[in-house]
Amino acid sequence: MSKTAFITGATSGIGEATAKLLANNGFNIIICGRRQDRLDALQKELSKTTNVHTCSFDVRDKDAVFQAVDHLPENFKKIDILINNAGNAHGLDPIQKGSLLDWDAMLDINVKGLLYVSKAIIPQMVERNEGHIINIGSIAGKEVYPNGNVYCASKYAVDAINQGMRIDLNAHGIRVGAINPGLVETEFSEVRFKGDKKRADTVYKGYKALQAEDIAKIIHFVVSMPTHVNIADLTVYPTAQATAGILNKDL
Ligand code: NDP
Ligand code: 8X3
Repeated sequence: MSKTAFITGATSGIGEATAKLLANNGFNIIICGRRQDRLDALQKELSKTTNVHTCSFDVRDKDAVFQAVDHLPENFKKIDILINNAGNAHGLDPIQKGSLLDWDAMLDINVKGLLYVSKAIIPQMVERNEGHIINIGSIAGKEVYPNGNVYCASKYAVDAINQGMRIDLNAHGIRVGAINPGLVETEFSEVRFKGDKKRADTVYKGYKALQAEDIAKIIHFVVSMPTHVNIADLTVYPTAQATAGILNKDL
């Protein structure tokens, strides 16, 4: 029987590419995000290949998160794989100039939102003594870079939550692992720079950044391993980057 994957942040970037790849490899998918128009378009495209359900909610809204999970149609209720991907950076400022709104957004979405979605889905995995959770962290959760401060803090938190989940859920046979990408060319920088596309584009100029499809392939590889294999923590850079905040073109 096909496995069902619940993917947050599936309206663009890494989540969207993962939805497409998993759909094309026989997984049923539940695609989530706030932009219903994008979810509808993706559902239309991927329904030709597999079973697709859409859930539109803001991960910050805990009631909406629990409602979406509680009201899944019967054929989508059993979730085999949770991909905690929704998240973004908001701003890139020195700590003394950081915006409280940006800080709230990053901690509420990247950390608390991930926890709410996990809390809604983990009980059924515990009950069945099976399941697989993939947390999308970042190299920003391994190394702090200038002006990364609170975004890095949010991803360090994801790293800690990933480790905690793996330990606590181990007795239930649930696999938990993080994927920590370096620079991936998505809408990430457009969000970070509040729609300033010109500034966002410069982040990916002069070298070949990772593509969303590269991370999707890694996620597919991780979820396709036999159940006795748990890939706990995987860090991936574009070849042009060896550490956070530094590209070979700048050296
Ligand atoms: P995108 O901006 O392309 O995608 C972000 C996704 O998150 C969108 O689908 C968006 O959907 C969703 N999202 C954002 N805020 C919320 C919210 N409040 N509620 C529900 N969904 C939300 O960026 P990426 O694909 O690059 O980012 C995906 C993940 O990868 C993030 O966790 C990011 O931190 C991480 N990452 C990204 C890297 C990069 O360089 N791009 C590198 C390392 C990690 P919608 O707006 O429709 O709600
Ligand atoms: C996104 C990668 O280096 O912009 O998490 O923080 S970075």
